[in-house]
Amino acid sequence: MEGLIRQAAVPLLQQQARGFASRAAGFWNSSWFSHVPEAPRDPILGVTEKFLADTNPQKINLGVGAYRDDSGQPVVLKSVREAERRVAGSHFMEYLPIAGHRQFCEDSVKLAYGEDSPVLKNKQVAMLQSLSGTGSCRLSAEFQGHWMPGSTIYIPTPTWANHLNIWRDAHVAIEQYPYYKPETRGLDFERMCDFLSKAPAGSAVLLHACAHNPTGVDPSTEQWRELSQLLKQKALLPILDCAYQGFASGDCDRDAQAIRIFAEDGHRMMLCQSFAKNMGLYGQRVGCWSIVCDDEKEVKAVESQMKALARPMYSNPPVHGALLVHTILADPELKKQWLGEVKDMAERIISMRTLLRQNLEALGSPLSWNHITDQIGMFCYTGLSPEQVDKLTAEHSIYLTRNGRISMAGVNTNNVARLAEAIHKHSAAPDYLFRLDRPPAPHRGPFTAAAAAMSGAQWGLKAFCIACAKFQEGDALGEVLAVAATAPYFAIYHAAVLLHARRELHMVLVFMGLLLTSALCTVVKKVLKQPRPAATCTLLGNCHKHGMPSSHSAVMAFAATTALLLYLHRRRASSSSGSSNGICSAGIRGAGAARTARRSGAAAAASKGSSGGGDFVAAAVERLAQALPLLEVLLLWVLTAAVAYGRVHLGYHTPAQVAAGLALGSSLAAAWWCITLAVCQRWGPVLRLPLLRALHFRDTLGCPDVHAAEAEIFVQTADTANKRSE
Ligand code: PLA
Repeated sequence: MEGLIRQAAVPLLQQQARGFASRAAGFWNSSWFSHVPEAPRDPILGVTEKFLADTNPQKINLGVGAYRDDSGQPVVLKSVREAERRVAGSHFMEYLPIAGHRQFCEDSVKLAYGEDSPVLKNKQVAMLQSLSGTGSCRLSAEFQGHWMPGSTIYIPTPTWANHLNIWRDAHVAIEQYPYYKPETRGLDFERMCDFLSKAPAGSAVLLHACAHNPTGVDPSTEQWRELSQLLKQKALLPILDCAYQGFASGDCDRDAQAIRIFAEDGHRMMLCQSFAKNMGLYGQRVGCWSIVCDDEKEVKAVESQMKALARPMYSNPPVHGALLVHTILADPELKKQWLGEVKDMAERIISMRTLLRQNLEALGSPLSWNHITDQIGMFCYTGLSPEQVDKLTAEHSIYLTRNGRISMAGVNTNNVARLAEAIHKHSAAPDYLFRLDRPPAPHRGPFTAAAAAMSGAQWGLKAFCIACAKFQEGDALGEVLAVAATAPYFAIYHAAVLLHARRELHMVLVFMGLLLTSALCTVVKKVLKQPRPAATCTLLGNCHKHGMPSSHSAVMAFAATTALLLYLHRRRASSSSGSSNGICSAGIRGAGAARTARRSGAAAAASKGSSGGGDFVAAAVERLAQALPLLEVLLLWVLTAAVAYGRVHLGYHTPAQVAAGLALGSSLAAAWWCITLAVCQRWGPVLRLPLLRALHFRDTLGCPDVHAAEAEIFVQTADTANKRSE
């Protein structure tokens, strides 16, 4: 136990102490950054860093997904060389527009959605040149964060490790759905659909358009169709990451089938394209980000917001790579040559899969290696554990990611035998397994800069705020109504304060009634499961919540109805003096006497002709004091109306949900009032309970004017004391 505490607590305390010390030291101008901890290496690009530092001439890099030829060398495609030759004379070194090279974007989306795609013909696609696939994903995540606030991204397990970082850094809530089944080494389609069918409407689902990284397992055409229908039914937005078009089957059109199925099915969707792999333009950072919208008008607005996201990040994209891609895609001959080269690359990878499997089988491995050839695309998800990967690296200088993924593009006829031997040697050990990437564990603890800098930490930040009603910028009425939306919380708070300060028996019941109303609304919402208004729920981030009835309206209706019933009850009590208890009638008498005295004083003053105006003011004040209880009730009803109207105006509820809330709150208040009267009047002895006595609880329901009665008692007590001292 002690060891555990030491292990867990000491580093944290040390880190905190270092942070504090360095912040303090910063004041005296020592180092500003001594508290910044070193981030762990990137799980993929970090492998290349380690590979480069290795001096073994036999080393093999199977980490990053970058294509190599059979001699292990990087490849510049012939079509790209030709495009470079054509572009070389260009004097264009100007800034591109924020959305990049328009023709490049148009060529790019044609490659994905298809030349004759209806969404392109109908001008439904907003597009922007992005910083390769990563840049597209990042912009998608930012767009989701900005324009689908509160929505969640569903990411497959496992996935490209950077997906998790990207959506985490865009502060979008992440859920991971099952994708891969280690036992079958195939797609876990049933669990995936089951999981996604429970995702709240308005969420986004990330899908690898083809050649899933790292598993190399894609849905079949039929499964893509089913998925598309499922997402449509459940109102989920597909975000397709297409980083390997052409690498799955060798055919760019076939690899675009998922994109085209979703577009045909009428989805609104996002697409992230990369030309890093299929054109070998890794360092040029050429990609295209597109969003399928309703119509041209929507495209205009969406495209303007896409640019608004890109501009403060990097202003505009680089020109060279876009020119190369455009040159190739716009020239039918060059495009044909390029498509042939993509096919060649895919086929070389497929032949390496066969060779690796054959080598392993020839070594007499008792394990099944079918998955090496069953999987498609650039990667093979071997099933090696992180410990086995470490051994491959330490003993054989073979570099791969710790999830057991190997980049098949790095395998060639010269290194395949050595690779097979090493895998065979270490996979024989019992810890051969399929490990799934886990999402980074949410960071718990204080929100320090040092902790925030920790790579892989996920901030599970949630806000606690009262009402938090959102309104459209510039909508002054909306702003007022958003403020009014805090009223139900204050009504409950107010009742609690009154209960504490005044110790009146009926307030116990009123307070309980308010809580009961709120709880009842929660239960009814759960039972009826009626969704929030579809038009606004994505923007408000409450698509996953139910809306029937509106609890804001119910609580306000309860408070206002109770206030009205209390007012009417007290009025009746004042007209039938018999019902009030001794102190209260003393109060009435006292208050009445004081009023008569005030009036006669004013009359006397008026007869002297000194202050006719004073009499008028006194009468007005008197009338106001009498009307105050009724004004309070009216104010509460006005507030209730504002809250109820606000729920609809701000898009939180439908009119029916608000009406149901008002009906539920006021009828509950009426029923509850009968219980309150019964408890206070019939079960008066309840006040003799030791706890209520000790806390000085009292019953003032019969008092027409409690404040007047109390004030009078104090005046009388003071008078008696004065007389005694005289
Ligand atoms: N999406 C997926 C699924 C990817 O695998 C990659 C790259 C990208 C997007 C981003 O590609 P980009 O270079 O166009 O930005 N994955 C690589 C490289 C090839 C990397 O990790 O950055 C990989 O080795 O997994």
